[in-house]
Amino acid sequence: MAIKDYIRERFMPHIWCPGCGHGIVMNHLIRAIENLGLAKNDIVMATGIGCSARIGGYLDFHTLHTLHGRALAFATGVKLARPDLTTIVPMGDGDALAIGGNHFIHAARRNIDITAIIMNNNIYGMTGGQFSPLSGFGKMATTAPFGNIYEAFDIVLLSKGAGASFVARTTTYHVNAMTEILEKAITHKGFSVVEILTQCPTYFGRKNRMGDSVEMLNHYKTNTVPVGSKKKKENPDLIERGIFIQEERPEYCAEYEKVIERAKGRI
Ligand SMILES: Cc1ncc(C[n+]2csc(CCOP(=O)(O)OP(=O)(O)O)c2C)c(N)n1
Ligand code: SF4
Repeated sequence: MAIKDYIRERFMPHIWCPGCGHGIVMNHLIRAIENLGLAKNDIVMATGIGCSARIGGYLDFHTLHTLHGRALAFATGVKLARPDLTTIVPMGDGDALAIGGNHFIHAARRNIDITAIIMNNNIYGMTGGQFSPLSGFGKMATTAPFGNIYEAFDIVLLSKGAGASFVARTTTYHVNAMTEILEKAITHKGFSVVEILTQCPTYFGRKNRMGDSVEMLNHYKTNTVPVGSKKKKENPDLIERGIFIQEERPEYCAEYEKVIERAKGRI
């Protein structure tokens, strides 16, 4: 199918600013789904609230546009009711790790078969550039006009610690890698986390003098390295990208089914 066959044209024009990275993520998520040959009818997408979360309105799957931070809770209910459906949850960094942080760590701990995509633009885009748990120490935001004094989470380490069985990071510059990683995350049986560094030129870029969207993309090119690269040892400030964890572990819905069977055997 063509890209446009996945898009709900009635919701166009979209709300994203010129140069926003979220459209790049949507494009390559569509390509990953097309490459996997998944039927639109077999996909459920739950989203919260945010510029990133609008992706659920634009894509023609079974979509639930829910509450800020609660997309994983809704997705967990859907997945338990219909484990046969592919369940994808794109979230902003605020959506996933500020208000939604508790849902996130427990979804990871359950190892439920959901693909969580964290569209990390280091800021709250939709509400006007407030800092998020991913902004980073010293960064500027509407709510940190003299510099942010909070350290950022490391999404890869947090996901690993919480129990996710697939963890990867990529950027809107590395689009081919993004498509391949999304394909692997979607087919992985268990909780998959894909962090995608994506530019918000309107707030994070402007407030931190990072230039336009092309300069921000170049920043991802020069400041990231493949996981395990020697360059990271020489310069610890470089950000690693690639697949960090890919393990087979008991999956929540399958284990839940076994509990039901065991309970039936006792009656
Ligand atoms: C319960 C609740 N609290 C706060 C908000 C306001 N709100 C909407 S989107 C958002 C943050 C958006 O940032 P992020 O999730 O990082 O996504 P982005 O817009 O940057 O893609 C906030 C705080 C809300 N809609 N609901
Ligand atoms: S405010 Fe930022 S995240 Fe939101 S659409 Fe504009 S560029 Fe994208």
